[in-house]
Amino acid sequence: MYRVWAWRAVQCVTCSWWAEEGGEDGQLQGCDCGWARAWLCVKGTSTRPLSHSWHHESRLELGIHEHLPDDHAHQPHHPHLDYGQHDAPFKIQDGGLSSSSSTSLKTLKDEMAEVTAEMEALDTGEDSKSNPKSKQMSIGRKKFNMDPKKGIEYLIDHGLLKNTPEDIAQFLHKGEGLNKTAIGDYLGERNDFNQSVLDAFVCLHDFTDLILVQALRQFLWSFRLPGEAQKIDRMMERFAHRYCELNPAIFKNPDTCFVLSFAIIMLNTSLHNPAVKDKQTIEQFIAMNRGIDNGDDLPRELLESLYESIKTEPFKIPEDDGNDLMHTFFNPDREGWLMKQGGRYKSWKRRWFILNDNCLYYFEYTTDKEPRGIIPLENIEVREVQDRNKPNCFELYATSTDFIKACKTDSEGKVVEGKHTVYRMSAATPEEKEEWIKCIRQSISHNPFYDMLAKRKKNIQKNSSR
Ligand code: 4IP
Repeated sequence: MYRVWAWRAVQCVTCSWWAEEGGEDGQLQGCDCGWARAWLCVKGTSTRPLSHSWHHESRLELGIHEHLPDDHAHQPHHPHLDYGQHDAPFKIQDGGLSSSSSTSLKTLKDEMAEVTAEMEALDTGEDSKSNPKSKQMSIGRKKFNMDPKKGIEYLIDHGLLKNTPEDIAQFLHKGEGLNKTAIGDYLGERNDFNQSVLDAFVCLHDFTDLILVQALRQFLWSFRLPGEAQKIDRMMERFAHRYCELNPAIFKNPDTCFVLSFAIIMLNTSLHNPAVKDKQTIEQFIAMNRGIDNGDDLPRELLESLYESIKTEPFKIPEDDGNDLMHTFFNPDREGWLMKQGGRYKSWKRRWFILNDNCLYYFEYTTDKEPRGIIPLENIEVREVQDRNKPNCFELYATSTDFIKACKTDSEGKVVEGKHTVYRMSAATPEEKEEWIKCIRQSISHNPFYDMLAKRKKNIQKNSSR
């Protein structure tokens, strides 16, 4: 739906006639040349006379809204101009530029990128006529930020970038005027060319003699990690190789570097995310990384220095909204009350369940710090079942063993193995049952982070047994 924009000042671009104050309906009196071929609509509250430069700026900002009299059929059609009715020449859609129905959103976005770039060029005093390259570079950057692939194409087409991974990597590494999310998206693309750019990009980082945290700080500041696990996996793998290449004496294998890098990222979340109540201690951090160097422990001093570095200074993540990893690791996939049946004794207990990180935890109270039980969602399945005594039941069952691998706290507070062949649960409603089944199923079969780290840990084990 179009609405007529309230205008404050308007100018005919043919005769320079201008008028202040419009109205909600945008009615205009005629201009001096009597024809009013084109109107310039100026948004805002200023009533200063329209000087030439203001005219120009405003044109860039708002576009020209043509008012076509009877002979409008003879006017060339410009897709970005709004051909309005005589009595309502200023049609703007939802406060933005209107377009003919054939104009795609994409074209508008491109147009906006160009216009913004032009405006920036004006602001910085760059003369686009005498310096077309700098204008094109600016347009290319804007385009890149909106659509990285298109931006790169534009820069190549205009001779500002060579179509080589090295040249593009340089451009991204320099990063001037580029949005770090867009850089991350481009580097994360799966195709061979983008992967070569990623390789070249990583090679532009010099991590020589940096401790791992410093290297990670540098790397993770140069772009924003995308949210998708496979992309993160690829990028962190390249990082680990580069780090080990430049610092060959520290780890026995790049997978050690990879696993430790993740442990550091998680430590950062644990120590600095206010939502995480139990902060990882140094001993926990050390214990967590036991045996990761081809079966050997890393030097305690190394782990201590990494811990201290993160504790004193959290990672700076580009754009401040870079909380993907925090969400991935610490936001539960699902939580809520369920009734759970005992293992040997089939009594039903109401427990608070949290599904997270491929594990199902249950607590007596929502505020408990320690779970009563933990069920890793490995080699198990979930199915719907009927129970004579409880409604909306489902159960976890093992696919390759008799008992489900799990642990729980016994009545004396000791951690013992669970004794369940199945874990049967009852939800309050059929919908909740469905949701739990769905979420548990997803957690069992698709936790890319789990697979990713498991693969690396397996490599380490393989190497250590050689
Ligand atoms: C208990 O029954 C509870 O149901 C326990 O649940 C359950 O342990 C016990 O299973 C079961 O015997 P009583 O309280 O009537 O003795 P919770 O720990 O949630 O209190 P699980 O393993 O389900 O946690 P077994 O297998 O220990 O008998």
